[in-house]
Amino acid sequence: MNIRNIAIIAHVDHGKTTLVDALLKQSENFKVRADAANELIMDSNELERERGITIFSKNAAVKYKDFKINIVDTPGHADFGGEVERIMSMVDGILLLVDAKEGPMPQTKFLLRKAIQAGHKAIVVINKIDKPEARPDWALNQTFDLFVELGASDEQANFPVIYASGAQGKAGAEADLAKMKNVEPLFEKIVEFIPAPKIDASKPLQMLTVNLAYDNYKGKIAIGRLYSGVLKKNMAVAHIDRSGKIKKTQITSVMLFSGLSRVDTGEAIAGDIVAIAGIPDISIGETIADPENPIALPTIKIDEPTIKMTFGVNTSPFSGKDGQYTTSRNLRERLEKELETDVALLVDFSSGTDHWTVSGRGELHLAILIEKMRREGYELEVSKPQVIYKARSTGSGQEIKTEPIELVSVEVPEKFAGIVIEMFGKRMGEMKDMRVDRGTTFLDFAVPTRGLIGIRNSFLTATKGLGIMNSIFLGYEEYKGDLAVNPHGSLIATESGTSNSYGLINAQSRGQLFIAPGVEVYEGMVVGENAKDLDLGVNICKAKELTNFRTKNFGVQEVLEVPREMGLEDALDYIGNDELVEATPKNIRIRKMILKETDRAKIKRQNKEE
Ligand SMILES: Nc1nc2c(ncn2[C@@H]2O[C@H](COP(=O)(O)OP(=O)(O)OP(=O)(O)O)[C@@H](O)[C@H]2O)c(=O)[nH]1
Ligand SMILES: [Mg+2]
Repeated sequence: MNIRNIAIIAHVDHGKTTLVDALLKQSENFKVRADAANELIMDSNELERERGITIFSKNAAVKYKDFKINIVDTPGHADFGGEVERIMSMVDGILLLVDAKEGPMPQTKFLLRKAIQAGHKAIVVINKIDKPEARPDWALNQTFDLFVELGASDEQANFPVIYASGAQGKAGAEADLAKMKNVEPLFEKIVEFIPAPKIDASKPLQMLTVNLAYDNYKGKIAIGRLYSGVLKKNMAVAHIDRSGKIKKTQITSVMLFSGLSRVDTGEAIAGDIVAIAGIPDISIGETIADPENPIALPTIKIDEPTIKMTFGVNTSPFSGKDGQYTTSRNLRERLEKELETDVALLVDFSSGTDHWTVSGRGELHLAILIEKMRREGYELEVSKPQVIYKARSTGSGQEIKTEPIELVSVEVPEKFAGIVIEMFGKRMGEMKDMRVDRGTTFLDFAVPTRGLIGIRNSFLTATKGLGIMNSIFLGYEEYKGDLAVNPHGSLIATESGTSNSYGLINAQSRGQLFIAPGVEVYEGMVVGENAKDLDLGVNICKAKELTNFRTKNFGVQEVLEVPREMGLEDALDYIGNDELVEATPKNIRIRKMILKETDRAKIKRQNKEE
């Protein structure tokens, strides 16, 4: 069998996509577009390119000598860890990438555990050895310790090692760049070490769906491993869903991977990774089987969401100015379409007529959906992300409230360690580990997810932009009690109009502004953060000649400071429970849920009376 199926896994940014790109570019029969020489061809999505991260796992296939190597590039960000876990059932081995400077990181551990549990053999690639601070021997030792800690079998812990610089397209058995020419040593190792797919020729047709895609012509595409049998175009098959129900149906197209593309082949044989079309209601973890002898493969677990927010029709006074799709029907249809291919997403359409609860695996997961929608021409408003609590029975008939907990790993210059410890302490973070290495402090905390919402900006400010923070989901634990939420006060526009320098200069003495002069604003729109934790109305449209009183800065030439740019995620991090983010194709605005100051005051009074 001349097929090898591998997944490449690593902590975020350790260089997976760059290495897969190098493998593609150096494989036979692969032509790179001339203009693609300097960009990552695997991170093909627009959002991926902008952010420099992989969001969707992707299949590629390369030819090396007589072998076809199917490679699955996976996302390293923790929100998509569940997806990587599913990919394990598609492959026979993994490339575990470890940054030669950083060594194994939390997501390395999380994913390696899944790979070990799946029984896979791993090739360890100590990557980025070109970095001046690279310490390949140390990184390798740490990786070996991790295998042992995770209970790898002797066979698994006896892994081969390849050193590489994916960026330079080089790999070798020794950590010496000068001796490396290309990535061929890695190809050799894959072919030699990763087992060929095991196939039982006596078994009937069985394919497990691991990934979904959508094609404008073919409709829904199911991607997965063909464990046994043969698939042919227009063939009658059985579709066994997650509940075990069997339906007879027909596939309209059979595709295999070649380079970066899916190619219609009309036929596929067992052992390969295939894509099929023709079954609109297929989902992840479901089996395509022989209609005469339908046997389901074990289904795959799908992680439940931990974060929710409401998505709704844009109700701002500027609604419809930027977007093409603004009605509740538009939004609903778009969300329904997303649900077709994203199994980690949940939408509760019974939660309203034009505002619905949308749940996902993390803030990034949901932020990316919002970002995709606004780029496609949608307008929407969303609320502050909140964690999803769950009830767990204690066994003695009682139920306790549980909440999601994350493991946060922090890396900061030593002098900021104190402030970071204090910061997580306030958020009920429990310190799990602390190490100091060459002037950098590494800290691990178990923190309620609730305490992490909105932390990003304060963390960057507290560490002067030098801190790095990563988190992975640990699980649900008993509710830790009320958290003193970090209150903030907003500077709120009291009038609709266009912001001008004079008005903004007056407002900036109160706090930090989010907008520059010449921006259209409406009453109730948040235009800055008050230095005090109270909301404050400001008139930033006020022109100088209209005033006849003296400000305290009268006569002093004041300079307008550069506003704090609020991108989508900054805005989601910032907003409080009584605020919304308005996302349109051209603008991200923050607003009070209730726009009129008099209405907000009324509600406040009512709340007090109750
Ligand atoms: N010095 C050095 N930098 C590298 C190397 N490979 C990748 N990088 C850089 O590391 C960063 C991350 O690279 P990616 O290939 O996107 O990493 P990834 O593991 O795919 O990241 P995610 O998909 O987001 O998890 C980029 O800035 C790359 O330019 C390498 O061999 N040496
Ligand atoms: Mg990547």
